[in-house]
Amino acid sequence: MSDTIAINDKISIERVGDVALIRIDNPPVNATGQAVRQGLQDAITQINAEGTAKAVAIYAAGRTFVAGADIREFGKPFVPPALPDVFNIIEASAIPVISVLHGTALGGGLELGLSTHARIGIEGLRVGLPEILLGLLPGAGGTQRMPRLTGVPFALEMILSGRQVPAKEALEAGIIDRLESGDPREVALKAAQDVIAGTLKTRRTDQIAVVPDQAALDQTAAHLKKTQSHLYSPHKCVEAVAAAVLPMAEGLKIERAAFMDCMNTPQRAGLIHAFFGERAVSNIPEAKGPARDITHVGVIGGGTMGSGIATACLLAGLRVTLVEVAQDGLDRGIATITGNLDGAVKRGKLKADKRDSTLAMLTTSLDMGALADVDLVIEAVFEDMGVKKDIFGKLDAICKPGAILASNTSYLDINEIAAVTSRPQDVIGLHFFSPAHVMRLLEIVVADKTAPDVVASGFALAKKLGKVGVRAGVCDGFIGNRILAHYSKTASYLVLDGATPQQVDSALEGFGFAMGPHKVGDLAGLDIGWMTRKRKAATRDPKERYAGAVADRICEEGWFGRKTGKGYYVYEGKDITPNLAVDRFIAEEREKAGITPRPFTDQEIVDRYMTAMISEAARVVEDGTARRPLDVDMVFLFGYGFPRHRGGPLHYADTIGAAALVARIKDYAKEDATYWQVPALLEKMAANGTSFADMNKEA
Ligand code: 3H9
Repeated sequence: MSDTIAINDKISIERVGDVALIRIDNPPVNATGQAVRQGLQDAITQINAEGTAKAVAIYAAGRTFVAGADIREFGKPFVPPALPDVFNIIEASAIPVISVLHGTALGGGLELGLSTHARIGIEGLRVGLPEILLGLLPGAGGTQRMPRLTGVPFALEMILSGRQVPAKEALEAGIIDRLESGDPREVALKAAQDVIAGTLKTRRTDQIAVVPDQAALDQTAAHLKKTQSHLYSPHKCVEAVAAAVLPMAEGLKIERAAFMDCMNTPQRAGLIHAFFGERAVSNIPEAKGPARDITHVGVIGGGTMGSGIATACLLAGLRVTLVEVAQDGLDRGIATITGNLDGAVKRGKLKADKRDSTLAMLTTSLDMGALADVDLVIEAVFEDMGVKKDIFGKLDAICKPGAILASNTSYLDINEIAAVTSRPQDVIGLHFFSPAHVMRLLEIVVADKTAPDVVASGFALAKKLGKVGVRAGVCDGFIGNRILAHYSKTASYLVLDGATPQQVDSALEGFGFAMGPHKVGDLAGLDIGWMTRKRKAATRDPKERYAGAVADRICEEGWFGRKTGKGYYVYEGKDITPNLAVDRFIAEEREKAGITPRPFTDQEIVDRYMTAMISEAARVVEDGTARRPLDVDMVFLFGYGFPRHRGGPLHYADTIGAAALVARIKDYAKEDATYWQVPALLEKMAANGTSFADMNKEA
């Protein structure tokens, strides 16, 4: 006999004999929003007040156990009860309470489990404390209860990495007590009956003593100081775990204070913007329509880019036909793809026993005729409009009707390419970022005549490849490279006006970029920018200050960066030192231009660089090249190494405010009114007191 009562619309209690089953039902991921917290507290209190049940089991409906606190509530006025208090009530329950975890038990969800007296995992379970990825720490007992169960080193590693631990490892580490298969309700009922029968032991986590490990804490703290000094929450995590040696109530107080400190940082806001932005960016009507089937992809070009794209497709289980014009190109392509797959095995992205069968999905040809049956062709040859037009003309004649014809161009006009075919509705830009099998960004460039199902197919492909697809309009450089082309000039102006390349790099690394712009230039190859400057020389605005003077001098020496051993820096083995000859070029170019160098603070370097980036980003949103400010943010987070904890250039812009940005640009414009112009959108936002976040909400 069983009867069920609803505590509220998220929590219910079902009685089966001596067992009380508490069911959490809060789709999509059973996050612990206010109603779940209140319902759990009321359910446990009620069951204990009645005193008839001999065991309680908590389980969740749907595809996963609880995925954590409801992130959407963060930053809004708090409504009690607080999660740690609810978990303390569960832990203190006189009637034993167990939990059954399935899917992903993350953050507050796993902490709920830790507060119960035994945990059963269902096959396929993954557990984790990913709060660090949101700029937080486990704030509902995780930093106190996890070390009690697993020991300090394991708990530290789990909390600081935020990784999802598979079920078997969770069992071995002592996080779960049993691993079973079956339906969560059935497993919960059986396990609760085992508790009553004495065949499943229960214990309160707060009664377990922590094995002190000061050495692990000190080592971790020292390592973080060296590697993550710009981040806030990792250091707070260590502080909270260190408190686990104290009595539970005291440790929880320290954890709570540290959690609230993290909650109030801009880093938390930036990381949560990144979390939701990643999901919202492809949540647009164009991405949701019917898509064309893609199982076989043709890639034209076996260079770094084409091979990377082919690798990404193979890793996603697609068949690939690679076409090159000459055998040596094809051989190089095959070697690169093979190397990429071996790298994927090493990084754990591909199972070793799947390597050969994955490679077997690749066919190659020197004849474009081999592309007659593919569902999608991605052209990845060098950036020359004439060559691209020739290829697309041929594809038009070769490919089956309905095949999607895509170009991986990073700046050329997709409309012009589409116009040489008799099927412009099938033509789209799919702009990958190098290395294409690693970088997560895919700009989906929609031309005037691209059909809706071709756009939807672009988004479906991004999802299949595990990439973040962002819609972009046609213009020189689309979203990312267009903005880059503008703000990268600032780095050169700063150097001409008095900063050193090393100072510019270190100031921006201090802001959070993994590498400053001069190091990035050396890595990417300075010849790329040199070629672009030469290509654009004839059409350059004569009023605009020339930014390439120093870089041109470096390239004229045959120094193209890392690949030639010299660029802004000299590369000898692992040693990287400033290239002293560059100082001479800078001095000579300053003299030629009549510039008296002046000092810059690191803050001014960051301000100018970021203001230039934000200016062009605002124009890209204003003219519709990007649908929303968050689209620009995701392009920069996933394609340009923008520091994730800053949320993206336009999230960061909101932390400065439109009015302050306009004032800054007007101030800079006193020296150079051509480069520093106030974007109309920013001017309007400053006048209305609105933000980019407001635009994201409206879109
Ligand atoms: C925490 O717990 C703090 C505590 O320690 C202390 C508190 C005092 N809240 O990713 P998906 C939404 S911090 C609200 O596409 P999947 C998501 O936005 C939290 N909403 O599915 C999406 O909405 P939409 C620690 C959430 O199957 C929908 O659910 N926990 C939350 O690919 C589906 O999500 C985490 O950081 C949430 N917590 O992946 C876990 N989670 O459909 C974060 C998801 O409107 N979550 N949504 O776009 C995840 O990692 C993944 O969502 C998960 C499912 C693996 C669970």
